[in-house]
Amino acid sequence: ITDPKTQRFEVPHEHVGPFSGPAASDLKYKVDIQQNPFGIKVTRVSNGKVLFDTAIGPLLYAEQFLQLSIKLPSANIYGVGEHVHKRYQHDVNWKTCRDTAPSGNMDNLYGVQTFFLCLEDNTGASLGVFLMNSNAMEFALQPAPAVTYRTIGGILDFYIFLGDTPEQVVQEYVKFIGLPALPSYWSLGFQLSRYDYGSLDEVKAVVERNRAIGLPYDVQYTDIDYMDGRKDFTYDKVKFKDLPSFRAYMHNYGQKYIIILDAPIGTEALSDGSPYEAYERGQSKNVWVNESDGVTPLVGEVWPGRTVFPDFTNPACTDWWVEECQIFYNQVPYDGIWIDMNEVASFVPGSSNGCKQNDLNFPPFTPHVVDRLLFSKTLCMDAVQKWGRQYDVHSLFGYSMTLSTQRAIERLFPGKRSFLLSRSTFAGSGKYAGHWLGDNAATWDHLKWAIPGMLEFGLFGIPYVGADICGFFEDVTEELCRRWMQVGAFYPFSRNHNTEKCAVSGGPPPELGTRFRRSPRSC
Ligand code: MIG
Repeated sequence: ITDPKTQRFEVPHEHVGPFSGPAASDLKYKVDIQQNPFGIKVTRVSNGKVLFDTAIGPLLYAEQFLQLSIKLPSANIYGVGEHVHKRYQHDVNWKTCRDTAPSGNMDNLYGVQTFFLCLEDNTGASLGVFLMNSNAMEFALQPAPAVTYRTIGGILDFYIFLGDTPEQVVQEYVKFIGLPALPSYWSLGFQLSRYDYGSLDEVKAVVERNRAIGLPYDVQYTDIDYMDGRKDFTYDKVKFKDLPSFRAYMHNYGQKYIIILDAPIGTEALSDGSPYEAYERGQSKNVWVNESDGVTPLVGEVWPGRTVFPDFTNPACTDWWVEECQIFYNQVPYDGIWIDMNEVASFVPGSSNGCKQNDLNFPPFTPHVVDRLLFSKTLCMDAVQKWGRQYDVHSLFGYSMTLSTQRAIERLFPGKRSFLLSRSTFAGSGKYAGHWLGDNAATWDHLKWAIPGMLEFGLFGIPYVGADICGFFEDVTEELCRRWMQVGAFYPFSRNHNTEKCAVSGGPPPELGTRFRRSPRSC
């Protein structure tokens, strides 16, 4: 459903474009449009069951508010994210889903997935519904049973999939948005990581300890502490002095090495005062997200200091990024890339200069997002990227970074399967990347909640998924960690990862500000 008079934003998706080709024949469904009240009705031909009926509520279509409700044949509804869902099957009793660290309170998390699956009856007949829309939105479940999509931009671009089984529906959806990447064999093995090992000597001590006990263990990571001042494409020449030979050291034992890269790019010099060349080169090529004037790079704050944000929707930016991945690889070889902070995250709301008072930053209706502020922890909504305004493209940041990083992977490992893991996702991310469920905590609840989380990412076409085994925040007990290692062996992406030694419970890391408490322990 588009506006015939005005051009509105449409997601520039890699696969899904205007339909062309012959219409299908021998349809399993029929579509009726009714007037007064307006409604679209989709009926399954074989049993006459109405599967999708929008006459349950009015269609609202304003500049910054679009709403459509759909009556469904059953309350067996699964999917839509990314949130912590305590159960796989949704509760239809007036619950909302919204697009921070997973806490169990239904906050919107790292990615946006608008697909849901509905089991029609006990024969297995099922349908799937996908809304191709990247604007801030709410999704409400009602006892009718019905669902409401409420979005503040773009168009209502709905796709409906019918199947004889739930699996068939998911297969159709995943074919449509891009079949998942075939993981490299080694990336199905157990992986070990932590934020803040302190030094490469410490990493090696961990590796040696686990080799010595014969732990089946294929992959070792280094997190942002390998970097110089947490800047991408640099490494700490003191604490991680031997990083250039670390991959060879892993390979000698048949193991692999993965690095993290953050989306934000620092703007300041390196710790020894030398220029931060990756930033300088990007700056000279104008590859950053700009402020509303379209020419001034938007400045935020992430790790100590000012940062800019690569506009991965700009082909020149992708070229710069691929080149930087190659230059760094030539110094510090690695086997795969983990991309983080690509929601995109910033520690100041909007920008270092705040955000202007306008209808993009403060729309007439703000969905129930974290802090009830669209630019909380991210960029101003009037910031400009090649694909459009942040207001429209915000939820595509991780997706576009995935596409750009895939290009680097193809260049570094031609003809080989490698490894790409992304925190933020959109429909289609699974074609190139896996996903982990983010900064969970070492509690029994999180162990349990990860199961619906992983099943959902299967529906979303990202089957290579896992949760941080033993929990990211908080100290884990031996009992919980043992149990988590046991269930984690069945995660498609099976990685034990945890936060800084000095971090304490519950909240975001210290860089995220006042909500975080420093450990009283000496760090
Ligand atoms: O604000 O790179 O979710 O896995 O260890 C913290 C440090 C940034 C967040 C990721 C987490 C990672 C951490 N990162």
